[in-house]
Amino acid sequence: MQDFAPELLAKLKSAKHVAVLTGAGVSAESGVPTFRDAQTGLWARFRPEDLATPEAFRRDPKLVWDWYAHRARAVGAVEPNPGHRALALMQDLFPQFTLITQNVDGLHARSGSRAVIELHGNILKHKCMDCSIALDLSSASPGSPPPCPCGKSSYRPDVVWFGENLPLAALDEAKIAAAACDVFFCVGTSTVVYPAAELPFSARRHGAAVVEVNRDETPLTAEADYVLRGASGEILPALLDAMQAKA
Ligand code: BV8
Repeated sequence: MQDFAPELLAKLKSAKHVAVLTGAGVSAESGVPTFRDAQTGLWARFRPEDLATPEAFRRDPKLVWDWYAHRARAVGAVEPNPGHRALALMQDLFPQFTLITQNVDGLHARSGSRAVIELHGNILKHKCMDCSIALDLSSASPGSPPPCPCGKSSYRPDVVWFGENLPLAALDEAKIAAAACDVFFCVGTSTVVYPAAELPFSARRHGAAVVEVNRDETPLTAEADYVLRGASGEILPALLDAMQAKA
């Protein structure tokens, strides 16, 4: 079993508020390619960052719509992994627990996490480009984006594209949690996409103990108080066991 620093376990035992930021690495063990994994098949010739933009959607709405439909189907076909489930169990171990995700796959909610802050939206949701009315398409069907009944525009995936502002309420809630928490976990994210990537640094400035869980080094590694190097699907369940053994 993985050994954890006694002072980290002590901090978690006395923590009043724990906050967690997750990225695509948490879903990798469910079989969801990370955002910067090379794409495969039909999509191999596209870079995600080139498709996840309003310009790409304006230029070729069908291409971008089909890319999201492809990803939505892929996500619908996988299950949450032990890393997701460990985070869902952790939420009841502290007086206050805030789960913030950059992921758009909905797997945290499917694993039992409540009140998930989805900073970058959700690929299973769609909204009208103009009136923002939601379209209930559980998995987007290929083909051009359907027109909205408002008659003014068509639907788009309800995600935050590069160059678009994050949902203000979600970002404010995440910033408040980062500034107030005692321990901030940064799990499975390359920590390069802003403003989400600012959260662990803000937590550190406000006195939280910052724990990085990642297979690789990131720009946060040098600033983290604790670096748990490895797969989140192994580390998080092991940490949960260690915390409960200390309870
Ligand atoms: C904004 C939704 C204000 C869509 C995503 C120029 C013009 C405009 C903006 C900018 C600009 N320059 C910079 C910016 C800001 C820009 C940005 O940060 N760019 C970066 C690339 C430099 N940010 C924005 O545009 C944001 N908006 O700033 O608005 C504004 C407005 C106008 C003009 C200026 C500013 C919007 C950002 C949101 C973009 N949307 N997703 C979709 O998914 O299709 S972001 C996308 O990246 C995903 O959401 C993903 O979650 C996110 C971050 O990636 P990661 O989750 O970290 O995934 P990644 O693959 O990178 O890393 C995985 C990590 O896990 C790795 O470290 C790996 O080692 C690790 N790992 C792998 N397996 C495991 C593991 N770890 C543990 N266990 C494992 N098993």
